[in-house]
Amino acid sequence: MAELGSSSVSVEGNDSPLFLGIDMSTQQLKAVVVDSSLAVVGHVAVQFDDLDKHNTVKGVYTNPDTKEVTAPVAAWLDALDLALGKMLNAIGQSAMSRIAAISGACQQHATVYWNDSAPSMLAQLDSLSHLADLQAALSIPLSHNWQDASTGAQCRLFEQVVGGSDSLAAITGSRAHRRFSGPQILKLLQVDEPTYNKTSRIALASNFMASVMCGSLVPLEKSDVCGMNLWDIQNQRFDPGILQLFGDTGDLLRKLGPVQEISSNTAVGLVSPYYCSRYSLNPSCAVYAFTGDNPATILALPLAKNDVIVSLGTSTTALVVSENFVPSPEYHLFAHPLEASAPRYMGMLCYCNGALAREKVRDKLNLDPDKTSWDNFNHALVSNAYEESCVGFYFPLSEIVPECDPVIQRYSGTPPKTTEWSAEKDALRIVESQMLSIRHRLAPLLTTDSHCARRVFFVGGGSRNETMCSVMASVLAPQEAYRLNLSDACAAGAAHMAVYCHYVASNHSSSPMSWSDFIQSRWSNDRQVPVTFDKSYPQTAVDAFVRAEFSLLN
Ligand code: XUL
Repeated sequence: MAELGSSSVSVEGNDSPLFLGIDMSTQQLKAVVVDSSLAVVGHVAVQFDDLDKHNTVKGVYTNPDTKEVTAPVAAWLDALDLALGKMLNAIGQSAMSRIAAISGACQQHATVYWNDSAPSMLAQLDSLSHLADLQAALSIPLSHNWQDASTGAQCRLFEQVVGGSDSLAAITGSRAHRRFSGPQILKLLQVDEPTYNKTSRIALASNFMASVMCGSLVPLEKSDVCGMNLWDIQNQRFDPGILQLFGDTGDLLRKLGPVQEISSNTAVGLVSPYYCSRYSLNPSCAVYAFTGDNPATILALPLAKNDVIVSLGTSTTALVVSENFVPSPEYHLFAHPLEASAPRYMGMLCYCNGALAREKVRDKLNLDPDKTSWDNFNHALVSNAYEESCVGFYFPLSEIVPECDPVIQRYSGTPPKTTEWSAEKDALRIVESQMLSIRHRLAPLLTTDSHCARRVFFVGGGSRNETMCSVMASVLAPQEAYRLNLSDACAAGAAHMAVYCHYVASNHSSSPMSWSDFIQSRWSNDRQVPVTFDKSYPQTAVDAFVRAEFSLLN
């Protein structure tokens, strides 16, 4: 197995509480420990592809013929054991025993199917030799991954049953999406009813991992549940009209179990003895609800109205907080994981062709295909200029926004005509079109005069590329742009959730601060690094983008 990275600072000689955030994303599981001032005291990561026996590629198994993308649940469990062992090595037993609360952020939409033996196996976790033995409590060893695009037929049924994509977005916050859990669960019922029937509980990755931490089945979480196309966000219930698609709605409701309304009110449990004997966690350590990786990312920093986070991970996501429920088939709305009053919603765009598509352009520009340096890509970015009405689309994988099959297409002129240009020009064109799509689609959720963001924060692996962030900022045209000086915003958000939930739980008698006031009070501006950028990017680029995208789709 490859050597896995870890880092820590000394935490000796102190007995104040610490907090653990777990980030279980597509390609890796990360864990971060912070103190109550949100300073990181330990950070470790385990790549799923380094776990040889699971044979994953970028964390998943892909079947291009069926468009199915799945992930082995046992790899997540092996990674959790390994990451906790690494954290113990990094920060030591006494710091591990100071961890007072745990929360987590997991890849969204991924479903895990428990069988009848789940409650008893979870209760006896301590008797297992490895977490991966829990595989015996699953009715399917694989989880459907968010990159799965095999549920087109089920999506059509979801929209038909409520009268179209607008209605589905108005109820669930999103039009039907192939990766969303509801269409995935319906497909399982239609293609493999015996497995559906022997499933006693259907979890999302988030409440699955929280269950594994506390050794009992825990509820779905109120923000991540919005990624299922099943949950009526405003009425806070599974929508009876949509549930009809499943026949026996009572059975599905039992399988889904309850939804926890406000994550910070109560812990979902205490940590299982399994982790106390092996990793020195304290038996009084509380486990709070785990949420999705995107809802957790907005908890990494004080995100105010008209601020946008652009997360440059395997997927590109753009995230905003919103005071009003303004649904649209063009984007997603989720309940905010920690706010009970305004801003109570999170708006999101999620692109499948983020980092991997940019890497393909980078690899073409690197003479040695094994070279992963961004120097040539960055050089091409700054030595090419904006060209009127030249728009390129780079979707080596099926795309979510807009929904379409894999395609690479370059356009120029008005009306747009397909064309070709050199690989050199692709660097700027891919960054432009990725950002123009965000700028155009998020405009309805932004209330600035320009309908561009007030502040943009770049996070995720791609945000390490300063040159690229500068070009991205010029296209997005915010008033200010920053890169976050955090090793991992999503894991940080999960850890911040643990800090806040512990703070609320410890302040039962007084009235605790809202999440926004709390994060603002503990935030220090040295965590955000300003990005300088050219403010003269032409506004007409947005119209040219819209015209070219129309040509691509029609
Ligand atoms: C969001 C989405 C992805 C995954 C990545 O809808 O599908 O961002 O959450 O883990």
